[in-house]
Amino acid sequence: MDKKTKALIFPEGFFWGAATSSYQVEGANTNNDWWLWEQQDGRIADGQRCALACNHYHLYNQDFDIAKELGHNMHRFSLEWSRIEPKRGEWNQEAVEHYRRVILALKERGMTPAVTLFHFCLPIWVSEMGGFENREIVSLFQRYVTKVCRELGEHINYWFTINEPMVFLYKGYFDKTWPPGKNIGFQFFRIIRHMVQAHNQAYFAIHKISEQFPDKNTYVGLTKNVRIFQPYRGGSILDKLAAKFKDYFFNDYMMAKIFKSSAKTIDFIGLNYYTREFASLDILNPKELFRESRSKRADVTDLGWEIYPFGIYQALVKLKKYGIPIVVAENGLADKEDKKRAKFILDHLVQIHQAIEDGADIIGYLHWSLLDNFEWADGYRARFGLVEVDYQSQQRTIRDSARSYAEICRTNQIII
Ligand code: IFM
Repeated sequence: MDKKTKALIFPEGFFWGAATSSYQVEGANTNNDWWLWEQQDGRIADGQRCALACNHYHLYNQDFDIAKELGHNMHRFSLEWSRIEPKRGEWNQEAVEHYRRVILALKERGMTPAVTLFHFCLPIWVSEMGGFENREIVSLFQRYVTKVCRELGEHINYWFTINEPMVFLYKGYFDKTWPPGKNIGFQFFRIIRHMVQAHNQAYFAIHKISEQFPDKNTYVGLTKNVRIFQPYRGGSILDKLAAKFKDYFFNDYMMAKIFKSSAKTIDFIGLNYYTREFASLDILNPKELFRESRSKRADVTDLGWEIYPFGIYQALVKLKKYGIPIVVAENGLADKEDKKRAKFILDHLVQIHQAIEDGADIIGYLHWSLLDNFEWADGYRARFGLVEVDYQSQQRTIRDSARSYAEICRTNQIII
């Protein structure tokens, strides 16, 4: 190391790795609401369909070999509820055994599995009952969680109950680009309530069952997508109000509900951080408040999202107030040519390290994503992978940025 560079060292035992979700990588998840949603033309960019995705359902061993080669020691993935419980109350044991093999495959390679229980997709039979609009989801989710925890819990330390609840709500019920694509007005408060209850009941179920595994620590959290909202016109009181409102509603509202529960229901927070947004309020057109708006001048990703590393520091400081450990459960960018990813990772890690120095208890960093994958309504054009996927041949190619990140994972430090 020459004199002008310095090493920023991360805490001992820091988790390094990447994340995926079932629908986005496994392929052929034909029994959930997303699959149905896609069948109508015009909903997915470029007329695409999820189809076989990365065929990770069958190629997971090969993919985990790559993650191991890249020095990862944690991998976050989601269980596909619609495979495990294809019909109400009917369990598909073969799917459970599949996930047992997946988990063991990670452990054999020295990676800690971190499991998400709900990552945007509902079995068709649940969505037909109204999904999170229906109060029954709380007990149905609890029953599914109980089943998988009984079966697989002995191998799992980190559980994420729900992925990005406010994104799910926003996309499905405000801008209607995701299922169920409905406008339900103020009823969305009911959905938030059901999500909080589903999370809380899952928390209790997992801890109860985990008493059977006394040699193992069990931690239950969820992932929170935090966005940094700034007023579009710095001098405008209306825009300042808009930014404050969005910050409160998108970032804080649901977390506050979880922390107000009568008993403890969260052990750690997964932060998903991508970008900042600009908020504005036009009295003549108040609906515009809910539009996502990006900076026009900024350095952006292939999806036009501003690259704003300082935002991850701001998000971590925001979450620090809850006083529990935080894992960065997602952070990444669409960058097909891999021109920006290595710097993106480094710049965000500098900010994460600063947040640690400033007292945030951060236990890991998981990049989104291990593989290029199906980016919901944006289809396959957004390339988030450390590893490039050729969807025709299913060939994997490790990107250069993945190798730079591997060096960080192996050495537990960044050189700046
Ligand atoms: O691909 C998504 C993921 O499913 C949830 N968090 C954000 C990612 C990038 O948009």
